[in-house]
Amino acid sequence: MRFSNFIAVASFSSIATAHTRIGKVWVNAIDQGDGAGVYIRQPPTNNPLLDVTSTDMICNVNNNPLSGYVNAKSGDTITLQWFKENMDPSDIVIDASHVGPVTVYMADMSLSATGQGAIWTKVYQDGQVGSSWALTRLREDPVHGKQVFTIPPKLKTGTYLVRAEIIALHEAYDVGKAQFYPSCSQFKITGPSDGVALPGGFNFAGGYSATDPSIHIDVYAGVTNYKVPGPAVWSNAAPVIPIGQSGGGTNPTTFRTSTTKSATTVAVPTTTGGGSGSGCVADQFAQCGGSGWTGCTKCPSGTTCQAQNQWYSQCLP
Ligand SMILES: [Cu+2]
Repeated sequence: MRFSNFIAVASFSSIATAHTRIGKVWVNAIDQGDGAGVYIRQPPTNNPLLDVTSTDMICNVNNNPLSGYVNAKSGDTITLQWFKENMDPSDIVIDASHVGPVTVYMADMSLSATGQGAIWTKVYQDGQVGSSWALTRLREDPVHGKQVFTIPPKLKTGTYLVRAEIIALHEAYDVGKAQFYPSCSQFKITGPSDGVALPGGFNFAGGYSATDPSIHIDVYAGVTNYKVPGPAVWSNAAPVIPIGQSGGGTNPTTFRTSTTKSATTVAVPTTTGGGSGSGCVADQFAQCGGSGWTGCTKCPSGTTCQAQNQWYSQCLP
């Protein structure tokens, strides 16, 4: 049984470019525009890292400080767009063979602008809910690559690196074959006057071990309640909401995005989240209706709510 799985997987491993990276950010559902080379230290390709001892693990292979920042406040809801080829609704985000955890770490840039040292704090993690992998839920509709987390509500004012990471475990039955997809974005965060610093403590240069049972793992053996590698989530982080579940003041309805920059696509944020959103305005390309839909049903000016099928209507120009 395991042997046949192994063959099937091995034959797919030649899909060389079915990988992923992050291209843009929303703050409280407001589009911050394309971030590559602006506020995201985006690697030149969507290829994974394999060597956990490499300093590239810190912020991937293009870890160079940028002049741009995402401006946000402590407690804001942040959405990160993962994509495979381009940020188009037809993009597959990542190949469906890829399963594993999804995390967010943060580091204070005043300690190291390139994230060197034991300065990283985990603020979000999602491994599995039962047997459902975080990465599968991130890839599938309606999430479609939009990773949501909350800036720790008590975090002090400062400049920060936000390091989101996917670990794809589909070939991790061999040591050294887990695929790491770290992505660093630069944030300027305004916090409360009594804000607290990140505790730090984790160093991505050598922090992971290739033989960690969460990194060297056979995911075809029926894994449930997977333990995400790395440190525990910070006690001052916002409560973790698993990918695909609503609540917590997030706006998970903005799962489609435009390929064009059109910086004027300023959405009206829905600050209270799903459930009572019939009067609110959805983001451009976001869901605005469909069978069972309880989120926002109005569309921003210049777009109309157009039914794509029984279950899904979308704000389209
Ligand atoms: Cu891949």
